[in-house]
Amino acid sequence: MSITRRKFLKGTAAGLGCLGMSSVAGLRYVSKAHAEELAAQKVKYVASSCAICTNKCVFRGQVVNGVIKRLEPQPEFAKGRGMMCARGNAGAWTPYDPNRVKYPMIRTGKRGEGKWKKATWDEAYAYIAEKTNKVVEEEGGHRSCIGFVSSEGTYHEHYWHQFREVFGSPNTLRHPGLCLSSNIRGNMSVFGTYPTADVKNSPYIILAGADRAEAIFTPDTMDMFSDRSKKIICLDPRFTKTAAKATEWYPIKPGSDMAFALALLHVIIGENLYDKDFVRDHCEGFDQLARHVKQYTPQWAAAETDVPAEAIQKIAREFAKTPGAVFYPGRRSGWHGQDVHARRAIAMVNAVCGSFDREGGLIPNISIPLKSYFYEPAWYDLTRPRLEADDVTFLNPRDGSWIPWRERAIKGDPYPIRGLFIYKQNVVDSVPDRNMTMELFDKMDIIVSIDTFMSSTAWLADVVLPESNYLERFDAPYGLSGIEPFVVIRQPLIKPLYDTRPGFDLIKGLAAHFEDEDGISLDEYFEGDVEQHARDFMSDYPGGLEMLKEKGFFTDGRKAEIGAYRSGKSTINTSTQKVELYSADFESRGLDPLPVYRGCGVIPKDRFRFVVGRHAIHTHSMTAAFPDLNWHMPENSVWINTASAKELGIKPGDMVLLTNRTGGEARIKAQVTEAIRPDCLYFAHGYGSMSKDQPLVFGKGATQSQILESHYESISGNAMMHETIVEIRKV
Ligand SMILES: Nc1nc2c(c(=O)[nH]1)N[C@H]1C(S)=C(S)[C@@H](COP(=O)(O)OP(=O)(O)OC[C@H]3O[C@@H](n4cnc5c(=O)[nH]c(N)nc54)[C@H](O)[C@@H]3O)O[C@H]1N2
Ligand SMILES: Nc1nc2c(c(=O)[nH]1)N[C@H]1C(S)=C(S)[C@@H](COP(=O)(O)OP(=O)(O)OC[C@H]3O[C@@H](n4cnc5c(=O)[nH]c(N)nc54)[C@H](O)[C@@H]3O)O[C@H]1N2
Ligand code: SF4
Ligand SMILES: [Mo]
Repeated sequence: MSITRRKFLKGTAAGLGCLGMSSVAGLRYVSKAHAEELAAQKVKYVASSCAICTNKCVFRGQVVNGVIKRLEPQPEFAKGRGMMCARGNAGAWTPYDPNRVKYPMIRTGKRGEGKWKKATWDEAYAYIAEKTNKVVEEEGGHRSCIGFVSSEGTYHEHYWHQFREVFGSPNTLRHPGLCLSSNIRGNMSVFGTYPTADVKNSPYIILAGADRAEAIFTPDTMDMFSDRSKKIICLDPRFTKTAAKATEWYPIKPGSDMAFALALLHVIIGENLYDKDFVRDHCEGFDQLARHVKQYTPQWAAAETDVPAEAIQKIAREFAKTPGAVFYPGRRSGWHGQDVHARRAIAMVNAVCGSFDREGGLIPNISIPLKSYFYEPAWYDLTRPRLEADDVTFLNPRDGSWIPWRERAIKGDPYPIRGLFIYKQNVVDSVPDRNMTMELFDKMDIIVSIDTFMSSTAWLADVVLPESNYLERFDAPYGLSGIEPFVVIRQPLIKPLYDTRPGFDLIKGLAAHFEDEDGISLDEYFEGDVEQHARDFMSDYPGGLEMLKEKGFFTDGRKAEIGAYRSGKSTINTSTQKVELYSADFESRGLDPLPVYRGCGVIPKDRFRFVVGRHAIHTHSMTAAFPDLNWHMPENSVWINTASAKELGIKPGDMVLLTNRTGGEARIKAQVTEAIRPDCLYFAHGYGSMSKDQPLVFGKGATQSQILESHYESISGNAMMHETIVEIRKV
């Protein structure tokens, strides 16, 4: 029966997709004389893509006598605008970091004690399988008791999902639920898509908390600041690098951006400045919106936001009258409680001014479609729905929602979670409320972390499986959608230095130690190898794989066609096929059909709102321990406004204690500055690691997850990173 089932499925499912691979690109970009000199030194250049943040910039890696020397930006890769940032450059050194995870490790002491046994791959896999199978057996065969966690970036994540699916657990958590899922949901509800701002061609950009000078997005960061004629309006409670470069900066009261956007709509509609043709032809629900925003005057918004009413009026008029002006949709890890509606209000400012599908405005992304990666599903009789399915209106079943999921997992409601398999995510530092994550970990019978470094999460795992470094791996072609889409690839610059495995091999090896309900070994579901997948993925583009290997990227020259939606050539992907200012879909689900502002909460006098934000030289929790970057900032410190610090008797460099409302604490030094509102506190991410194998950041400063409280937005399920209220005192 089992075999028949699989055969049956095999007959119906499509084949695998993709990938390709590589080796070394030619010496195409150097002079002949230099090339000869380099040849004598056994120099080679390998085209590949960066893995130090989400942007995937393409580079040519210079390898001299088998050692990586530098990663040079690939000048032809338009998305990167010829740039490699400090983090990307620092990546060249990562394979040689003495603190890498060099071989599989099994914990021997208590969790977090740091006692490990070096293991062979088979020992590590067998250990995981034995523990996991025991737990599954105790749960009556239910595989849903294992949670699968992952983040994007390696181009192997789809194999991880394949493993989870054939393993048979619905419990998956991905990074969008800690990042942009509320932003996606808000924009989807209005435009049917999450569009990209045409920054390059926009003369006027409103940025609400999108710190593009530090939170780097390619090409937006370069396009925004390379042309000084652009007018940039920056709303941020901190005087960020973006604020410094902006034309105007308003230290907005955190959580009130929606009030600002609604007041812009009030002025734009009230003063008849909106784009009547676009509204008539392409928008649904304008009359309801117009009635709705009458209440949101600039005077009202000024009291809510601390942005002066005259400034709101002025910005509204300038915005509506400047062709190509855009209210940047941003990214920003979940904002505040009303995040989806705030994003909707911002989207609507663009919509009523016709800043959609026009030069400078919001442009729906396009992609270069690759052949999909299909695999046969396994078949399970014993199934259960994922834990938090009924908590969140628009739960993305693949991404999940960390905060309610963790709460239920801790309670075992409605069934126990007993194991966590974690791929490329540092959940101990990346999920708000580390105490709760510790509570979850304490309940686990088995925790597996697949990482390249001994992150806080790996440090607290039972088994650590080391993935090969991105400069040692071949990673299948990966599509980057955008106004100008690309496909990128990774190719090894050097052979793996230690006993590590690339994602596919690592995951397939793990799968070989498990069986499905029918007794079929799970590795049988993984067909081919990454090189074959590469070829499959690119099979629609003759010469495409060759271009990837030579240049590190592929494009067939396509760009989003501006005006395609206005002309009717493309259809807006909402139920009315219009830009939806009024959402009947939201209404039918019991949600506000229009963005109704419900306040942003009052910060008690002696308390502060804690806000997060990027640092240009760090990526999340993962780079603060890179020596080349750490020397710029060996320790983080909490920003506190000069006046607030004076009131509390806090001086620069004083050790302070932050406490939140749920028992979270962080000890950290104070940085007294004018660059933050008096009612907010901030410190950079990535320090205060729990891992002694990250000596540069172990016990240095604090990590944000210690102090962030558990909050989530219930329409999208996104974690809210700016809803934490803290006290601060000198210790
Ligand atoms: N260097 C670097 N670049 C990165 C990353 C990285 O780790 N390092 N990560 C990438 C990723 S995954 C993401 S999601 C993006 C995030 O990029 P952004 O969306 O730009 O996010 P942040 O830097 O977190 O910016 C949050 C900003 O919002 C401000 N803020 C806080 N509360 C409010 C508020 O209520 N209103 C307003 N208007 N502002 C507020 C904060 O002070 C902070 O400056 O960055 C990407 N780029
Ligand atoms: N406190 C706090 N939490 C946040 C945020 C915040 O600003 N503050 N921002 C949120 C946002 S927007 C995002 S996108 C998420 C990001 O959160 P995460 O996805 O957890 O990202 P990182 O913190 O960069 O951790 C990535 C982990 O992957 C490991 N790694 C790096 N390269 C590889 C590889 O090739 N293979 C494997 N297997 N592992 C690798 C790193 O060593 C590190 O442990 O965090 C969210 N959580
Ligand atoms: S922005 Fe920097 S870290 Fe991110 S991919 Fe590009 S070079 Fe790498
Ligand atoms: Mo993110």
